[in-house]
Amino acid sequence: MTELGRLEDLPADYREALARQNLVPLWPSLRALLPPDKPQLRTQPTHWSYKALRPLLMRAGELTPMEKAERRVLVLANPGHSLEKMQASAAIYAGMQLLLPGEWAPAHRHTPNAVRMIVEGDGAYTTVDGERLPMSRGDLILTPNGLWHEHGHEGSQPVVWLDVLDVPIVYYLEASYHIDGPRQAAQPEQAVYRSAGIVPTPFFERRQRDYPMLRYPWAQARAALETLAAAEPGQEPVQIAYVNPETGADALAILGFYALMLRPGQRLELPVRSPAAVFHLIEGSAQAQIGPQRFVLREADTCCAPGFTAVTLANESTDAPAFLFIADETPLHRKLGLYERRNP
Ligand code: 1HN
Repeated sequence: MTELGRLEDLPADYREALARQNLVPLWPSLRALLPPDKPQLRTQPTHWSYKALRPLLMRAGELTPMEKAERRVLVLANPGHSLEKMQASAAIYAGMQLLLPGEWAPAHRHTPNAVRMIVEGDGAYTTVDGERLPMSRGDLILTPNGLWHEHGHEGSQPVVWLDVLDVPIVYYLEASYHIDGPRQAAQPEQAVYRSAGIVPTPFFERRQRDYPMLRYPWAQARAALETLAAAEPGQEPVQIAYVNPETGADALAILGFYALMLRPGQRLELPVRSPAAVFHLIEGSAQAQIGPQRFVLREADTCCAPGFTAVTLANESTDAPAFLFIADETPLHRKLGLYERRNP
């Protein structure tokens, strides 16, 4: 590969003349822009311990009332992107949100898509597009872009959930904004998409909604994983994707969401792929080897893996399964024609 000319090789008066005209020579930056063979990764393998962050989140509950926070969140920031950018990866934002009994997070809608993975506590609910969705541990709740959403809590203990949004990419595109709204008139949840392969079909046309299913209960996802594992007793990976039940497409357009079961004692080498991913342990205990870094995942721990990086997950237990929630950038990479899978 030829060595290209450097900026310092150019006379100062020429560089100044370029800058005055808002011009930049490409060749000194070409190799950084297009590195050989694989991208320069800013995203670092990073681990966030729930045990370590939980007291800090509870302290935020004491320090900052809801009126001063609107959403009380500690963001899982990847140091490779500098913390104030609040990115887990190039396209993924992740944060732990706390709602205390009686609190209310007011209605708004925005251009980024969001999901919530409930971590602990009972009695909270989120109202999305007028549907009141109860929040229980392990449930996945969608807040697709443009839909009104607000959170309430009628229980007696703190409720915590993991928010995952595509806000970094939407912000980068200069398309990120929100609109505040009045409290929604809420209807009970419409749990009509809970049987695989069966969709409601009122005469004479099926109702067309972009996001027919907004809550994916953990009990059902977990049961599906157990059924899959039983049907394939070897060491085949056991994973489900959260999809739109009408179309089979990814539940949201930009990030993909999955649940993975590690059988007792299972060690799983994931294929090396271009999208970055976030792993969150719902149940059990596991190890994650991400490039050179090894993390131990306890319940409610979260870690992040850059793309183009080898990831191996291992269940620490030899008698109980481990369950992980995964969010990744696959739908975005596929739509942009950037998706790659490489042999190790
Ligand atoms: C948001 O709207 C929520 O509605 C949580 O709970 C986290 C992070 C960035 C931008 C919007 C919520 C968010 C967010």
